Amino acid sequence: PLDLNNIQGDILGGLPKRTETYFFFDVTNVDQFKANMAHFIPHIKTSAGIIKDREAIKEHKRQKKPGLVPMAAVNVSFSHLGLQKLGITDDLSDNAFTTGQRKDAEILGDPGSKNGDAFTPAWEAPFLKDIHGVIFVAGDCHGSVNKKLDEIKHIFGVGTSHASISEVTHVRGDVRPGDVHAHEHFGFLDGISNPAVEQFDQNPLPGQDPIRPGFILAKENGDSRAAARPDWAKDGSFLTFRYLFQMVPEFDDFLESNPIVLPGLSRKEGSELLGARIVGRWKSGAPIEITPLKDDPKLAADAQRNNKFDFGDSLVRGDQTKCPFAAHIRKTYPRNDLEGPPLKADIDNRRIIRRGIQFGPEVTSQEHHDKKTHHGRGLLFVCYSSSIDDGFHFIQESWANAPNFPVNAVTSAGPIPPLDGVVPGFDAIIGQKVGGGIRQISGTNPNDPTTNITLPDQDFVVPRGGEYFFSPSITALKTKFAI
Ligand code: N7H
Repeated sequence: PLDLNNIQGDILGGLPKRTETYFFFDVTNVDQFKANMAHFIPHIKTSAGIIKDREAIKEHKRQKKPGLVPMAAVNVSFSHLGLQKLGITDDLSDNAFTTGQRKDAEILGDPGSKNGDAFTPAWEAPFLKDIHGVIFVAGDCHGSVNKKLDEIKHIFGVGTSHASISEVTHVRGDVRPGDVHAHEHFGFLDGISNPAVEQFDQNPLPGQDPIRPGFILAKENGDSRAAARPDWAKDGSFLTFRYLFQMVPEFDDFLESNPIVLPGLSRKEGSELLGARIVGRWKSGAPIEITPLKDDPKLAADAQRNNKFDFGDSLVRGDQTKCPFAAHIRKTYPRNDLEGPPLKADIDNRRIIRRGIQFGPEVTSQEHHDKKTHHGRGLLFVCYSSSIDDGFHFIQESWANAPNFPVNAVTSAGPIPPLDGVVPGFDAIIGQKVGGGIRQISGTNPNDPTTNITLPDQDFVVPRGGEYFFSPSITALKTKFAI
C-alpha cells in the first residue's frame, strides 16, 4: 500500500481551499535553509492529513455548523535550479523539469520575443527570474492562510538578517464567490474529472478511469522512468505551475458574435452552444457527449453520471456531431479516441491530476460593456504527474497545440488515419499557435463537421509565468533537504 504519511497532501487528496497563496522563493543560505527545514517539515500537510481534514469538513456539514472549518495546509516543491542550489545533483529523468519552464516556453507556444536564438516569453518580470522553490498555503480564509504563511516565513527568517530564503514573488488564488465558487472564470464548472489513483481512491466515480500510482508518483508501480531515478525521488511528484490569464469579456464577446445557428435555437442559446462545444461541457458541467444540444443541470450535478462517457462516435471518421475533436476536454483527455477497439494506445501516462485555483476579481460592468479585460484574472493552473515530459508538456505541445490531433496519433493498430475532410484544429481554450498563422477549429456546428471557425488573434488564455517543480516525499525532505 502507499504510505500516505509520506506523500504531500496536494498530490493525493488535494489541499481543501477557498483561498491559496503561492510563495515563490530563492534559497540564499543553504546550510541555514537545511537547518530551518527541520522546523518547517512538521507543518507540511500529508495525504493522510488530507483524509482527516476531509472527515472534519464532512462532520462540520453533517452537524450543520455555520461557516467553514478553520484550516491552513502547507506544501513545498522545488525547481531544478533549487535542487542545484541545494547541491542535489541527481537526475530526476525529466527533460522539461531539467530545462525549466522559462526555457520550455517557446516549445509550449507561449507568446514572447526572440533575440537571435534566445527566446524570452512575455511573462511577468518575477517569473523571468530564477525560482528555487514554492511554498504554498491553502485554507478557508485569508486570515488562516496569512497567519500560517507568517509562521512559515518566520521559520526561514524571511526579511531578517538571518534569512535563509528570499521572496521572488507571491500570487494569491481565490475561488469565485457565491453560486459560482466551483466554476472557473469563463463560467464552466471545473474539478469534475481527475484520474482515480489505485491504492488511494477507494471508490472511484464512473469515468475517473483509475490509473496505477506510478503515473502520478515517482518510483511507484507504473512509473516507466523508475529505474533511472534516485531512491529519494520515490513518492514525490512533479508539479507544473502555470500563471494563466483569462480574457473573459473577449471570450464572451466571441460567443455572442458567433452563435451556432440551428433550427429552434435562440441567438443566446446558439452562443451557449458554441461555448459548450469549445469546452466539451456546458457551464453547468454536463458533458455534451451525453447531452449535445441542451444543457442538463441535473445530469451535471450527478457525480455518478457527469463523467460517465466515452467519445462514442470516435470511430466514425470525422463525426463531430456530439463533441468536436477540438473541444478542450477531448483534446486534453481523448478517452477512447486513442483507446477504443481496434485501436489501443496507452494514454495512462498522459493523465494528470489538476489542482488549480482561480485568481482575480469578477468581471466588472465596465469590462462587460467595453468587451475588454481591464483587470487581471484567470487560473493558477497546477497539475501533478510522474513526468512533465509525458504529462503537461506533451498535452500542451502534441495535443492542444496540434491542429491535426488525433490524426496520426500512434496506436497499436498504427497511426490514426485522416478524418474525412476534417482538420480538428486547436484547443480553443489553451491551444497556442507556435509561430505565425491563424488558429481555427472545426466541428463547432453539429450539423456540419467540416466548417471552420477562426479564433480571434487575441488568445482567450494568456500565459504570464510559470515553473516546473518537484514535490518530494516527507522522507526525502528529511534526508536530502534538511539537516
Ligand atoms: Fe482544462 N475551461 O474552463 O475551459 N478544463 N482548462 N486544462 N482540463 C477542464 O472536467 C480550463 C488547462 C485539462 O478528464 C474543464 O473537471 C481553463 C491546461 C484536463 O475529461 C474545464 C484553463 C491543461 C481536463 C477546463 C484550462 C488542461 C480539463 C472541465 C486555463 C493541461 C480533464 C472540468 C485557463 C495542459 C479532461 C472537468 C477530462 C478539464 C477549462 C487549462 C487540461 C471547464 C479555463 C493548461 C486534462
